[in-house]
Amino acid sequence: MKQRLALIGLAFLWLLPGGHPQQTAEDACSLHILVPGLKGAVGDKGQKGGVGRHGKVGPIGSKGIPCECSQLRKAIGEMDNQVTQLTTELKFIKNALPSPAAVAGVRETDSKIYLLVKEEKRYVDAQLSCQGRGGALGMPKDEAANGLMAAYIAQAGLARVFIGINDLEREGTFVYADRSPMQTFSKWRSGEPNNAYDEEDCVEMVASGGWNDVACHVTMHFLCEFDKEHV
Ligand SMILES: [Ca+2]
Ligand SMILES: [Ca+2]
Repeated sequence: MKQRLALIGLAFLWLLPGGHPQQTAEDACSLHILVPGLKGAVGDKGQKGGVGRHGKVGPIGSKGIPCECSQLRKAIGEMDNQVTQLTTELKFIKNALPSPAAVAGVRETDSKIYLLVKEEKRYVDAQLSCQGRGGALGMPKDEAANGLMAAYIAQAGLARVFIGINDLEREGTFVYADRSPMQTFSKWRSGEPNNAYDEEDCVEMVASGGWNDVACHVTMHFLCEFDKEHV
């Protein structure tokens, strides 16, 4: 009888909800219920742990870069120093010397910079060279510009250079390299343009400032101009 009662008791316990010890453990895990375990017995003190891998993100720095980017901040600091140094040098050049243009060997007005290129090229290649530098062949559109260009050529010791004037599209109708038409100003030498040998469609300026139409395939030095707004 006692044995029977014990068996019934076991069966009853088995049927009780949550009575299965394994099931309880699984439920606890599946629900991710994490509770502190019982405090264990105090044992020997463990060894000191290593340095943690991830610290708290630091406060935003003065330049908006987290403190972790110390290399970047260092690089920016070095660039700041370089900018300061360059600014100082540029100030020196501007103040101590007559003009930056004079230092660079070019001529300038309020709106333009002129550059004499001492390479012998045909007209079309000279124009391409000026364009490649961000400009065009020099276009003297008034007395002042013509005078400046002439003085530049004379001071360089040159006899003649290509300038940006031609009648390539229509014989006898000269236009500037930017395709703008001739206005009232011109500086043709006496007897020019004469379209000699029926092949002179490009224009040179001689050191005195006068113009002469010449063949486009001859090679000579040339004068480029640049708009300051676009430099
Ligand atoms: Ca011509
Ligand atoms: Ca001629």
